[in-house]
Amino acid sequence: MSIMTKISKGLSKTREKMAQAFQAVFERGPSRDYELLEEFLLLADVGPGAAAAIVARVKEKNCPDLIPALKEELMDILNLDSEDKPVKIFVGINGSGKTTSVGKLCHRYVTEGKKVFVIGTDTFRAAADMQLEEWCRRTGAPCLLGKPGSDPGSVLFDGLNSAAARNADYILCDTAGRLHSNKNLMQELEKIIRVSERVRPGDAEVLLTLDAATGQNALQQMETFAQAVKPAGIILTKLDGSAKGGVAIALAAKYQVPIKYIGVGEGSEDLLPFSADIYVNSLLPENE
Ligand SMILES: Nc1nc2c(ncn2[C@@H]2O[C@H](COP(=O)(O)OP(=O)(O)OP(=O)(O)O)[C@@H](O)[C@H]2O)c(=O)[nH]1
Ligand SMILES: [Mg+2]
Repeated sequence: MSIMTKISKGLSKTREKMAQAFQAVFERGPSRDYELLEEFLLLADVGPGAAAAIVARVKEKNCPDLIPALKEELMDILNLDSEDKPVKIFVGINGSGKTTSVGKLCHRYVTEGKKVFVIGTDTFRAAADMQLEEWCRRTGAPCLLGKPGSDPGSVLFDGLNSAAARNADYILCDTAGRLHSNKNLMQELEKIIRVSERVRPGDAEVLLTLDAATGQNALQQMETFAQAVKPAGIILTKLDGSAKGGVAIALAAKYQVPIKYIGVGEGSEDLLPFSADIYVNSLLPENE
């Protein structure tokens, strides 16, 4: 299956919702109802700020064809520069898809012939080890998993050194799930990032995993994680089960943080590099 088909399939629920919206807008004929368009962007979880701004700009353009104008707007918002760093630290609230995304990305890199090293710093949850270990076993990637109850910062320190000794191209670090409202756990995360900066200055990027199904709550999570650890990228998971894929637009518009990967299923091949072009064309119809 091509990437385009996979993304399109993963976005089918969001697209259905959008399609209903557009049908309603276009049924009105030539007298375009921009207010209605805004309302429907809101329904697709694009968020109030972004929806209003998008509609204002589309209106300003006053193009005969609404769809290309709208696509251009969405593309402008979603097309953000993104850097690729060797150390990737996955953070996010409980169950957002961190461990699974580490496993899938590990699979992707290994398939591309890259040397990967995995570090498990979730020393909090008993089953965390087993889950990550299973992904590493499947992909054949070496890993260092922290013992239950041990200090995540020390595990990262040891892991980064082991990875360097093995000349790893990519080091994927899983962290324990934490609620953005839990101050102590957010401080623990800040410490993890400090350790990584000390061992590999400038080499790490924080990737925030967000479950697409949480819709607008993803913005709240982004807000709090951004205060503590400044994510360089977003991994938007579980798009396959959600009609709230429009939240990608809300996130990019508000924080200008690139979406790097999207999760469209639970299998090892179900993490896809984000492409603004494919995303927008999967969401919107070709023409009116
Ligand atoms: N359908 C679907 N399920 C996913 C996706 N990503 C993750 N999941 C599932 O979501 C559940 C939670 O994923 P985990 O990777 O364990 O989440 P986590 O963030 O590591 O969770 P904690 O370590 O408990 O904080 C698992 O059942 C995954 O299989 C996705 O893109 N699509
Ligand atoms: Mg986990």
